[in-house]
Amino acid sequence: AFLINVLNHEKFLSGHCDTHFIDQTPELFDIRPKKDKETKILKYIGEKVVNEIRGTKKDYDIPQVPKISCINNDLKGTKQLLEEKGVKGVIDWIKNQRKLLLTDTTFRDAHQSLIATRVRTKDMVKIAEATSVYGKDLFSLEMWGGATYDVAYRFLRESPWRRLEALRERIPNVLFQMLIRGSNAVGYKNYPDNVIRTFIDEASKKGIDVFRIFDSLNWLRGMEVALDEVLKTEKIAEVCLCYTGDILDTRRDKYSLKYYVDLAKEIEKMGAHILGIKDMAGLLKPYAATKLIKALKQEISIPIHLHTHDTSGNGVATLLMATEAGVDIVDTAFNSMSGLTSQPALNSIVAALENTEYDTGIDLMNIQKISDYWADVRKVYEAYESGLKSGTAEIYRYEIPGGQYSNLRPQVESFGMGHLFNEVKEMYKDVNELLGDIVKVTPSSKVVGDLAIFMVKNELTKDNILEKGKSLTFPDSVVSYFKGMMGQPLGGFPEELQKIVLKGEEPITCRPGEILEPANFDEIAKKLKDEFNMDVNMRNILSYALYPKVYSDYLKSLQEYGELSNLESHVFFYGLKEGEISEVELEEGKIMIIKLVEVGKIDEEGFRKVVFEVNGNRREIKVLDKN
Ligand code: 3PY
Ligand code: ZN
Repeated sequence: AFLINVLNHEKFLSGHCDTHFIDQTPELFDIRPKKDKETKILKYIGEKVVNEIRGTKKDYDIPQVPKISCINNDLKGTKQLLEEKGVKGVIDWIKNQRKLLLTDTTFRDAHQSLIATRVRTKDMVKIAEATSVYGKDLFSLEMWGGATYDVAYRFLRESPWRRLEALRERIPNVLFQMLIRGSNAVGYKNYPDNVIRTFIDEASKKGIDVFRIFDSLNWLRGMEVALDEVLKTEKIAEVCLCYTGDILDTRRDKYSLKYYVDLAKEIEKMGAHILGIKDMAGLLKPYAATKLIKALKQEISIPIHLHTHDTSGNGVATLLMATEAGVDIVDTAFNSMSGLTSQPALNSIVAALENTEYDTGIDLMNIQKISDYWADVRKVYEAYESGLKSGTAEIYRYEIPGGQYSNLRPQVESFGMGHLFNEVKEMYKDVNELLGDIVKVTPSSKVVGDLAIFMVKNELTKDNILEKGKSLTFPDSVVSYFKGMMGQPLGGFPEELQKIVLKGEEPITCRPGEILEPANFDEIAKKLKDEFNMDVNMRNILSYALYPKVYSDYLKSLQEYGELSNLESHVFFYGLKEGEISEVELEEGKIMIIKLVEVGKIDEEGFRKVVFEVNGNRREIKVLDKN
């Protein structure tokens, strides 16, 4: 192993070494830890191959990263504007633009909505430099927050903080934007105020520039703490109104134009720098966009940033109508990651606006290369696609947010209820009515989804729930909602149903953060140190405070398999085929070339011998065949 270390060392390979090299390079003697790391990775791949994939792996090409042909040295973008001119400088600049400003959501909402949030940091990092160069004229990159935090730890076994750091390092010129669910942060429930504040503080220090804050019930109090903290960081606070219903339908008057205009005025008064319109289900129809943006432009003076989903297929039309009505910034995703439940197509919007007064100034040929890269990457994630083939106008009936809509079928199937999918969708609509027509976005959308599935499963209906529900224990999210732990819905809770769900428990009407005990960061630090023997920083503490079980499981996985983030995605998800070779960078300069030679027959104790070649050396491990 020592000899291999020497032979593989970059100094040796470069030919710049004399006999001093060995004495002066102590890591050559570092044989054990590297071997440990190797063994852990082999164990991970071995278990994938034996217990999950079982010879069914397809062929995947490594996605080709575009060569950056002409590096323009002047990559100064919105990030430099913020650094040099401050928040006010950026806001004034936005207001003075004639051109339409674009946010790309590929790193966050696009994959959250299309492929269950599964895109790994490695695939983002590969295209980061090209995004920085070819996307230099973007307003921002939405690349963090929402479900990505949880999924990174839970399913990808990687740190969302390292993602932020790695992308920031490679994209120094464009504003980074994150989605924060008000007091629910990047989770599904309210967190204590000190968690929200420290989280924002830490995210801002690590590179987030624009905080898009929303409350899942449009309850302004639910955003107070987050907004207050963002204002202290001197980063940009984009506060959202969540759009639901249809302002063109005057018979549905709960969420009328007046409701949204009043809400926007309140948001401006609270001190938001930008108003976000969060159309999470893609319900803002093109002509409604004209009506809404025109009205808002007359009543508020902060810039407006529109976020929509293309579930109906009308997304591009909505953005173009909003553009003409004076919207300042819109969310889009590079074409191959756009459409359906994702954002409308970035490249298509750029093309549509060329040679008009709203021309984005973005080079179409260049961004095509980025879209092509993502088209290749997407193939690796095929297993997480929803199967949706076209836009659907039924979304206007069901009002299901983008990510939830594509996830609902697998969720329903996981309960063994796949054949009842249409019933669940109808029930989603009924539940919304039962709750008094509420805003549905994480986590309130989860409440509606959970209750809909629960009702179909238990044969409950709008008409019998008050009777039959008395003897049933409702899902946790539903109980928490009725307790007031997600805030207060417009028009209050339906009282009778609330009593049946709470079974004698008293609901709250104050801000949940007022009654939640602050998280004890010292105690968490001690626990992590004791249990995982780690040097603890505030980001570790926050991850535990937000997701104790998910984060602990991630740390256990790290102990067992080591750092997996350097595996190619097709290897991370599907292991290797017999004869297949993949490279992994164990640490800087230490490449492990792994070949899976063969998977042996099962022995009497139920184990299989998995034979690898690592940098030319035969390695064998034994894996228990759990099938
Ligand atoms: C999230 O909260 O993650 C969303 O994207 C909601 O639309
Ligand atoms: Zn969204």
